[in-house]
Amino acid sequence: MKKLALITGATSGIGRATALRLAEAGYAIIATGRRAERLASLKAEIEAAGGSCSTLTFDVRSEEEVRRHLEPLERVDLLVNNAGLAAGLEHIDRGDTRDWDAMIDTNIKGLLYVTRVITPKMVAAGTGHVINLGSIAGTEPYENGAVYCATKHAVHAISQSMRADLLSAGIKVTEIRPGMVETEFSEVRFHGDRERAAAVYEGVEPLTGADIAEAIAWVAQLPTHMNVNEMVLMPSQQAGSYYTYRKKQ
Ligand code: NDP
Ligand code: 8X3
Repeated sequence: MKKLALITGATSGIGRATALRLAEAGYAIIATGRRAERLASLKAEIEAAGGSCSTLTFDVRSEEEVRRHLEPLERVDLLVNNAGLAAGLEHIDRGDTRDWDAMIDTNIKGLLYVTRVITPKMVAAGTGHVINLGSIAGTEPYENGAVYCATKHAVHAISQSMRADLLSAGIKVTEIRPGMVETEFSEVRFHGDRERAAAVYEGVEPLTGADIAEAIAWVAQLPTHMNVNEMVLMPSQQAGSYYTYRKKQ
């Protein structure tokens, strides 16, 4: 029987790449996100390559939607809590509280709602693995990023507590903490301003969604007795939130 991997935020970037990579590794994929047409094209791509994929379209910010879509699942072997966003890049006195709500509701509360439904199934099965997408922002707060960094600090804390909570049930918890990955992340952060988003990666060869997916696939397929608690990944031109070496174009 194929192992089942549930991936939130599989319509783009790291989540989409992870769905493709795990399908290639033999997992049956349950891909989720809000954009149904993107999920349909991911499903078609996985199935064309001989894999198996089902899709669930919902917003992780709604506890009711999360419960309605995920409670019926009988089994989940691997949960990748990936759905998330940064909205805005602004000093605290000028931040938009709607952006703050979106980040807190998605990155913290959404991750918790999904986890609350899926982990009891893992506990009942006596096995499972939860992989949370944190960030270097989860330990290195930076100027203009108070709320995004706070949400990723929360993911960092939640991941550590979850690991302890689920230890005796035989469930692994891993936090993947990337630096700069070129996805739709910056375009979303800048509310669709593509020029500003492109400038983030100027003079740098950033990581790709596929790079992170490779790490996730490796972590997910380790022997039962071995867990990666956390993994920090950056482009080789980055050394932290404040240290990026940009080559002159
Ligand atoms: P993308 O913007 O490319 O992808 C984000 C995904 O999250 C999309 O599939 C989107 O799907 C989903 N999503 C966002 N909001 C919701 C919601 N309310 N309900 C359901 N799904 C939602 O960004 P990345 O792939 O880069 O981001 C993935 C994760 O990686 C995030 O948690 C991010 O914080 C983290 N990360 C990213 C880094 C980077 O530099 N790119 C670095 C470190 C961490 P849809 O819009 O269809 O709902
Ligand atoms: C995304 C990376 O540096 O923009 O989590 O916070 S950063």
